[in-house]
Amino acid sequence: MPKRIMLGALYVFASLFLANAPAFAAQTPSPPGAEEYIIWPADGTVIHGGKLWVRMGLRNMGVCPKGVNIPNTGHHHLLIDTDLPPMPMDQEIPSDRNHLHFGAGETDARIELPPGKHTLQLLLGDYNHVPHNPPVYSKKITIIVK
Ligand SMILES: [Cu+2]
Repeated sequence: MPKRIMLGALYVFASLFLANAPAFAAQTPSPPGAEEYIIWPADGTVIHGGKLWVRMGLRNMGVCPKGVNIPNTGHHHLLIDTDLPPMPMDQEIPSDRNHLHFGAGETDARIELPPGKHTLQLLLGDYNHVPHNPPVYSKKITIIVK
C-alpha cells in the first residue's frame, strides 16, 4: 500500500511542522484585567535637575526577572521619547536609550533626562522581552525637565 505509507509520512511531517511552528509565532498570553501604569511621575510633572525616580505599577499580573517563564508574569520596559512598537508587537522590545529593560524585576528606577519635554510609557515584556498578547502597556505621559 504505497499510498498509505505516503500519507503516513506526510502526517508525521505535518505534525513535526505544527509542533515547531508555535515556538516562532506564539506570544505569551496576558490575563484579562492586566494593567501597567506609572505610579510616579504624574502626567505633566515638572522635574528640576533632570534626575528622577520612575515607579512602575502592574495590576493582575506579577513581575518576574527575564528568562523565567511563569504564566501571567513579565518585566517592565520604560519607553522614553518613543512610541509603542507596531502591532502585533510580536518582536523583542529593542534595547537602547529609548527602551530601558528592567530584567532583574525592578519596579522603580532612577533615570536622568536632559532639559525639555519628554514622554514616558511602560510596556511589559515576557521572559523573552516580547510583549504579551494582548500587549500590556501604560498610558503615555509627558514630563518637563528644567
Ligand atoms: Cu526586557
